[in-house]
Amino acid sequence: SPYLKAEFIGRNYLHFESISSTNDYAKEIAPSATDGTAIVAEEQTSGRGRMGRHWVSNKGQGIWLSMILKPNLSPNEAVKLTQVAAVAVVDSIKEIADIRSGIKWPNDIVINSKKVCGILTEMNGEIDRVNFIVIGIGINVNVQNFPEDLCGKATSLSIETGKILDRKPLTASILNNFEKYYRIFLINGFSSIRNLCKEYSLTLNKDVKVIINNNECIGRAVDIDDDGNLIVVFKNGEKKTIASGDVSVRGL
Ligand code: BT5
Repeated sequence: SPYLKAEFIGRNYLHFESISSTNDYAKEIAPSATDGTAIVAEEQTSGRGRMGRHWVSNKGQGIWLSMILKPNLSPNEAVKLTQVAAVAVVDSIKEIADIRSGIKWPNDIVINSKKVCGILTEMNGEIDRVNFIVIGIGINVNVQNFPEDLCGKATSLSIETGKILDRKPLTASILNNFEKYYRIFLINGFSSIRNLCKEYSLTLNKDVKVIINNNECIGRAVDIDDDGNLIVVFKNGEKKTIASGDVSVRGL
């Protein structure tokens, strides 16, 4: 692709007409794949979200992409790559579709309160060091109609801009921007992209519903810390650091 400027992300590029899930395939080949390998499919027959949820990935309508990474990182550090990828996607959507999107902490990209992209980071390895990481990115590019259960909750770049977009420059832009932020993250840690995460965040200064030990608690998201955790202040004044899990922003 003439658009690809990245030096190692996407240099090994595998393209499929149809696949079960690019993340599943990436995990299968990861042990022998080169660092930065990208897998893209026109269609996924079993696209996945977090916790085994289904991800709608119809033919030719989106970017269904996985990247294989082999850094020297602990799993605790590796989970932060979801937010590194999110910042890259927001920049790429602005660059190519000229539209502003934001991050619903930690893994959704949203436009006009509707989800346009989801990110799924998976890994394999030991407690102190990962063998590999797979970052899956699903972006609704030219989707015109969503299944009933997603109506009002999901959107696409074509719905938001009124234009059909070429997926190639957008895919390349994501690989380019991800490589840029990934390098910064590897050298300087999450704190070096924290400010961008906060700037792009749609969760900060909003009420959020957090599920702690099966209990729904409502509090206000006040900060994203140097480790990428969400800081939430509850009604009783208690402050909690939320590392991951299912935080849903009230009203979304
Ligand atoms: C995610 O999960 O948002 C992560 C999605 C990752 C998809 C990529 S595509 C390439 C790679 N290969 C895969 O198999 N997966 C990755 P989560 O936060 O759990 O959100 C899942 C929820 O989003 C579902 O339960 C639906 O409510 C909703 N959803 C499903 N498909 C959608 C779509 N195309 N657009 C917007 N929302 C969708």
